[in-house]
Amino acid sequence: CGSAPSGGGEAAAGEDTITLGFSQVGAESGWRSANTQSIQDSAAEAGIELQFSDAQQKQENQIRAIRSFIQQRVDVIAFSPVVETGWDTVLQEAKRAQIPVVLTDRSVDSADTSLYATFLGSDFIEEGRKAGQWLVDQGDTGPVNVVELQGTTGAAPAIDRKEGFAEVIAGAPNIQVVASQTGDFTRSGGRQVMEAFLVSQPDIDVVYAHNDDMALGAIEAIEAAGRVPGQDIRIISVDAVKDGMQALADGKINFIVECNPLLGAQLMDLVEAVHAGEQVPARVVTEETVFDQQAAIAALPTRLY
Ligand code: GYE
Repeated sequence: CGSAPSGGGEAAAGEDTITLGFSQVGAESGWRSANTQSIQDSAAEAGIELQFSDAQQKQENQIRAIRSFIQQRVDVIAFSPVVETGWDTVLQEAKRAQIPVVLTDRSVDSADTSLYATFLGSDFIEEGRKAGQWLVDQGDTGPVNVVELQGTTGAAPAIDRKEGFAEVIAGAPNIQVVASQTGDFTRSGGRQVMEAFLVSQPDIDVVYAHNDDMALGAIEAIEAAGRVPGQDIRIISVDAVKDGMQALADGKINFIVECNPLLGAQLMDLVEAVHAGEQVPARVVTEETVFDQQAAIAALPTRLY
């Protein structure tokens, strides 16, 4: 402690100040912007010196940032891994340097769980199940053709949201995913993939988007094709950021599963605890809900992100 270089944060890097190296995925979505803001605000509030690094959705940038945090001898490293695989080597380096690592938002698939202290984030499989359950509960009797806009290839929320959804709709043979492709969690990605689907798929009933930004991109594509989102094609998404909730309130999205990005305060608590050598739970799951149109209209005025 205390030997960490100052990174321009607000806390005075005194003897007791914790320095946290944080590697963020990027700035790909409204969720991500809210998550970054929450982490920066909460670090300042907790008096934690934050070294923030944006990986622009590239694993190699995250690995480089983590190595630089190790070199600087930060007190704790936290990161939101863009993809699940390929972290063991750099996590072993952190372990050898005796710098505790906290995973936040997304997890890794490392078999050796001693490589990190804890994982704070949502249950993405459960989110996928909630999305699928809403569709099953609509009670359609005829065939329902779903196109899926997947998140970033290899990312935990893309893998798990696909899995949870597939698991639930397997119980309703009339519901089929007829096409599934990545839109990289971005609005432009969602728009481009949806444009292609509208050409290649003769009969689309439902879009299942792994996040609101891709759903918003899909809405643009559907409207450009002269069809009515929310009516001609129903849309389900995940996140419940403000723009998504507005589209839900406007009837352009039909259902949103919440994924809470405001992880900053809980993350700082965990950082302080692992720094103090305290026992922390191996897994901390965030609490979340779901929204239909009426719930979105009620929630929007006080929505923080
Ligand atoms: O749903 C999406 C973002 O990892 C939970 O990443 C996060 C996801 C979120 O780009 O909007």
